[in-house]
Amino acid sequence: PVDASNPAKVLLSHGNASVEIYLFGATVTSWKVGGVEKIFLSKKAHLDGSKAIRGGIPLVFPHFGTIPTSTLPQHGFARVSTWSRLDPPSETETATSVAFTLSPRAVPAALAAKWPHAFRLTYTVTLTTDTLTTTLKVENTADVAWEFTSLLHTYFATRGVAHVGVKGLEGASFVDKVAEGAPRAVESRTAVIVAGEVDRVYEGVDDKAEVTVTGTGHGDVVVHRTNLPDVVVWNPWTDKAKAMADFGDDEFDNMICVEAGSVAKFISLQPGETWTGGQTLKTA
Ligand code: TA6
Repeated sequence: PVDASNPAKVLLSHGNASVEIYLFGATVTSWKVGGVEKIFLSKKAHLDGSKAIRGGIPLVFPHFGTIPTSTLPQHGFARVSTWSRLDPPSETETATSVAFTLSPRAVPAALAAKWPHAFRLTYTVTLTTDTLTTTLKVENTADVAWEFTSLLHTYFATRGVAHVGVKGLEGASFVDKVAEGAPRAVESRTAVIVAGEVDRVYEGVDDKAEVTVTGTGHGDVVVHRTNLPDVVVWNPWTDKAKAMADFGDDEFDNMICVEAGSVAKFISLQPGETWTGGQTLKTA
């Protein structure tokens, strides 16, 4: 079933699974399977549209981080714009699904002015008893080409981040954004662990490689990616946690971000062209 009685958010349920999505940012803020929450949402998250939601699955578009050619804030405007729900939701025996759309007129004017391109985004959230699929379609509705990067900034809930291992990245080349000079290296470990601040962009990880988040205390989750070749692993650790006003000082222990994206290279879209990328999270 789909519950849209609250104007700020949509609740889908399917069997013993549920997902909650805020129209602000089209941000997934909860995914529960059998009553177990898989997704981290900060106790200090702003849910009133005054700030990007700290936790859940914020959507990064039209660029990841900050870039020299844009004055947009970090991670772009999709996560701070109020999306519209597309009717009707779809409900079948096997899945419940809802879609959202964003075009420039719903982007805060000051931000839209900084990225003056015509586009349409469609974000589809599909729930089954053991999976959550989130797919972003980007359409160039302008008469000139433009380029973008995008990412699903998924925050997984953890009970003690020291126990977590992110598997499936062995052999991948990464940029270490924490180390001086952001050096590049190749991952040699079977599992990426967190024992301090981690902010790494693993580039060009084969789509067929499953990335598995283990040891969270909330059940393992396998991340299947489509057209999202890059994987970011982030944990702010103690000092950065303290520096974020919308994040509890101890909450670094309760989360790990494993983010599927296409961020290492810009994607160029010609007029009328579309690009689609997404992930399926599956309980293991
Ligand atoms: O994806 C990792 C990252 O880009 C980090 O560098 C860290 O800043 C994080 O995202 C959170 O960014 P935010 O703008 O939400 O504070």
